[in-house]
Parts: sequence; structure tokens; C-alpha cells
Amino acid sequence: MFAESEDPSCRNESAATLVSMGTIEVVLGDITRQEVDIVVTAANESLLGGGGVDGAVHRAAGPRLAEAGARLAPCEPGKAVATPAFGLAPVKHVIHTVGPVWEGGEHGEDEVLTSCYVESLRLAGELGARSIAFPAIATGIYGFPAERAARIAVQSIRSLPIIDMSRLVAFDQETYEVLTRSV
Ligand code: AR6
Repeated sequence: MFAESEDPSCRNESAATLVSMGTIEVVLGDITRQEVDIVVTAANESLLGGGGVDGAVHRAAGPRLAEAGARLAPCEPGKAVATPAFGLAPVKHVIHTVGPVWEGGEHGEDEVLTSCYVESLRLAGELGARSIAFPAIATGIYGFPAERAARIAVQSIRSLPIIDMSRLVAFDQETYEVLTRSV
């Protein structure tokens, strides 16, 4: 059992926003607590939900998220699809993107991860979003090294400045430090 201040699910934006750099923000917190137009989840091809951030997003959005996801599945690695955000309102949409499973770095993992960010940003632009929150896609269960992933996240967002504000949400201190070094 966590004390309230230690429970990651209790962290919120007001307590966690520590760095702001132009159109890219890095925060320590829970992506389901962000006041943004779009929340991105690190999904799997089924779009039915899973562990990690995807589990948290599905729990917060409710069962209709998986129903909506199932209608759009399967989603290949590097692609992105959008659904309503349901119980995550006032967030308008959830973008589901599937990262690469890390296999040592010589199997196109960088390109697939870049594509996750680029496709998500393009889709968010088409949806008229002004703000978007990303988790550290593929760096958990899929095993992509955090530093390399952070560089890709920042480069991808800088290369496509179509959303007013992109927020990179770190769920732990180490990821937060890696991300702040990369912006
Ligand atoms: N808010 C923000 N970030 C979070 C949260 C949260 N609530 N919870 C975890 N993270 P992962 P992946 C961080 O494993 O590597 C799922 O089962 C976490 O600490 O969620 O892309 C999917 O369905 C890490 O830094 O995603 C797929 O099967 C980051 O989110 C698979 O996992 C990504 O970790 C995808 O694996």
C-alpha cells in the first residue's frame, strides 16, 4: 500500500509540472490526469488494453474504449488510430499507437518509434487538437532504452510542429530526468 504522496496514481499535474520549454513540456505524473485535448496510449495491436500506461488509460476511460478500439484493430507497430476519450473527458480523443518491441536496435525499432510520434501528431492535427500528452512509448514492457527513446520523441515532435503544446509525461523520476535532458 502506498502512502498517498507516494502513490503514482495520486500524482497530478499541479504537483508535477517542472519544466516547460516552448512547445514541448516534460512533466512527472500520470497521463490520465492531464488536461489536454489528446492523450496518447502505448497500445498493442489488439487495441483492447493491456498493462502499463495502456491499462491506466483504459481503466480511466472505461470499457467503451476497448469496444471502440476493437472496431479499429489490428493496429500495426508504428501506426496510430484515434477513438473518443469516453471517461477521460474533458480529454477529447485517445490516440492508440503501437510501439516497437525492442530486439537489440537493429530491427527498425528507431523508425517504428519515430513513426508512432509522427503518425500520432499528424492524426492529432487532423482532429484539430491544440495539446497532446505522450507517455514514454515502448520504454516499459516493450523494453526500448529510455535515453534513445527520449531523443526520438523530442526529434519527432520538433520535426512536426503542428500541435501548440506537446507534453511528455514521465511516470517515474528516472524517465523524467532522461526526458528533461533530451529537450
Ligand atoms: N502515466 C504515464 N506513464 C505511464 C503510466 C501512466 N499512468 N503507467 C505507466 N507509464 P508501457 P510499452 C509509463 O509498458 O513499453 C501494454 O500492455 C511506463 O513507466 O506502458 O509501449 C500495451 O497494451 C513507461 O515509462 O508501454 C502493450 O502490450 C511507459 O509508460 C505494451 O504494454 C511505457 O510503458 C506496450 O509496452
